[in-house]
Amino acid sequence: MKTIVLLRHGESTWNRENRFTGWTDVDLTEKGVQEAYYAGDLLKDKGMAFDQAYTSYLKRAVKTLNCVLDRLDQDWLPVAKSWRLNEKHYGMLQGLNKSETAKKYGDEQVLVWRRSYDVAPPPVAEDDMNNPRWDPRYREVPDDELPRTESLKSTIERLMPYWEGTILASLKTWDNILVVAHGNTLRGIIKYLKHIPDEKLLSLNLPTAIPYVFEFDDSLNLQKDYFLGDPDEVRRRMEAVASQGQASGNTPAT
Ligand code: DG2
Repeated sequence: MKTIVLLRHGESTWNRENRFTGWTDVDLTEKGVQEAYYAGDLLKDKGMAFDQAYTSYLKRAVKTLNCVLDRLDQDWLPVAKSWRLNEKHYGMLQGLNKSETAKKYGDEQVLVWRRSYDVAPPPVAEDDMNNPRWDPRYREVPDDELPRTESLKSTIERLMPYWEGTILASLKTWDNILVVAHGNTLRGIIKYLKHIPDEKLLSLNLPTAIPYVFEFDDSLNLQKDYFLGDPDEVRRRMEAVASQGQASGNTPAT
């Protein structure tokens, strides 16, 4: 049997403040760190150990991975990072509170920006310091591949070469792989693994720091998938993510 575990990072400071984050490199909150260690405990209780890990260029994912590897006593594990695992770029919405944005533009428009398949938010301007062209970590990425905003569709398009060519390909060599990334890049991977049609993706909301296990036979056919941990807690956290973009949803923590 072969296994891929998908893990969304623990709560970030902007998750707590209910702000669109995207490519903004915000840190974990203390709660997020504890969530990440708890994810490591769940994997340890399950007796899991990994052969290779993958994560994004964003510290909320990198630090979550480090906490998990600490719990598994696998700090030595080879880790590959790629900008292709970064969160969907939220364009001009980055930094705005989701609930306040819904009050201004309406719940429906915010739902379209968050969960439609092929509608992207307005892009960041070329001279905006949030434009990834100014960030040295992306210096090796051709400018025409660096997003100024993204829909889920364009996020999946830039993710897939890395998913198929590197992550999935490495499952031929290794048995157990860990991918620590973000709500929307993981939704893209789950869409691929479970053949979810575009319109059904709308209702898929990933909770922070709950390991999602995918088991494959030796021919890499998916056999089963399941979340670790208490199912009620998983459901509660999914519903909390779904309600973040409503006018009546979370307001900023102070
Ligand atoms: C969240 C996802 O990304 O937000 O960019 O705001 O997983 O990195 O915290 P993450 C963001 P939604 O698409 O759920 O609004």
